[in-house]
Amino acid sequence: MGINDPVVTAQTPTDDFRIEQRWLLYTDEEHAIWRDLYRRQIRILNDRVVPEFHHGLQALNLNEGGIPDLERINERLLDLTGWQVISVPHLIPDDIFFEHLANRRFPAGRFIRNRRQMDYLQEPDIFHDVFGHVPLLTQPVFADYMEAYGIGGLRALRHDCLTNLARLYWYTVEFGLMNTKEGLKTYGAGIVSSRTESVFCLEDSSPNRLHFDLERVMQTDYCIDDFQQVYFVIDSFQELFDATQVDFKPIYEHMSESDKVYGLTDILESDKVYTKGTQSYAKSGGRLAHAS
Ligand code: HBI
Ligand code: FE
Repeated sequence: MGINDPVVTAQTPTDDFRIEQRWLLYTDEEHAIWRDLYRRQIRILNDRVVPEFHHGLQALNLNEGGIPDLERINERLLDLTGWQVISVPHLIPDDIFFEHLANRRFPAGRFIRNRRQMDYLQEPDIFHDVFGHVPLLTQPVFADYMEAYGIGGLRALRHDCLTNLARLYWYTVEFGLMNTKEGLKTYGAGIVSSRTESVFCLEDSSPNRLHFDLERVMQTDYCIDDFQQVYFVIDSFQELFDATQVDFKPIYEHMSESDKVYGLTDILESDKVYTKGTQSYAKSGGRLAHAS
């Protein structure tokens, strides 16, 4: 009986969508899929990802052994930054998602992708969530940022500014880059869990790479089902955390008045530009045109 068997998935989530991981129910094949994804990504990421990511993998004993038992992960993670990982059946409503983050609980999909989805899947599975997002939760400043993001999300819901805040999450937590002494590296979970985008985001001449600016990011549209056409770069996690410590109220008011949305390829006078991209990938049809 695998984790996705109807009798197991029938378990009704509580009102905050938490479900038991039931780690013993994962099949050998599901563990083998984790192992193959892990071995592939760790080879590609190497020094393309910030060192804090590798430190997090080691601190939590996340490895190629198979799908991690969240109880084991949480014993270490709670000690390090007070965060814990909980299992959820699928994407959960924004307000519940923010509520969990605001209480240092990271919601991770319980299922793992199948072999036809090794390069791409819509819903976040346990590999995207636990391999992609969890290692950086061991990093104190990033852990503080994720909690501040959850608190900000609950506030954004009250100001009907969720779209702006979702863009902030997208261009940092999911697809963020960082400027380091050895050049640009990635830290975004959507990138580190992707075989192809972990190379594209740093080495392809196609996308724009601009320095992070809170309001600029919150007013910039994004692609949900293809490589990003713009990536935003921070100098440190501290810079990201400090950006959340401003009073968002006037920012929300100003944004809802102006209702300005920047396009994926826009470059503004005020932008600090690392790369002015060719946009050749998007112009040549993107993922569908490059399907290998
Ligand atoms: N639910 N399980 C889960 N995982 C997510 O990453 C997630 C979610 N619900 C909402 C959501 N993300 C987005 O709205 C965030 O970008 C805010
Ligand atoms: Fe994610």
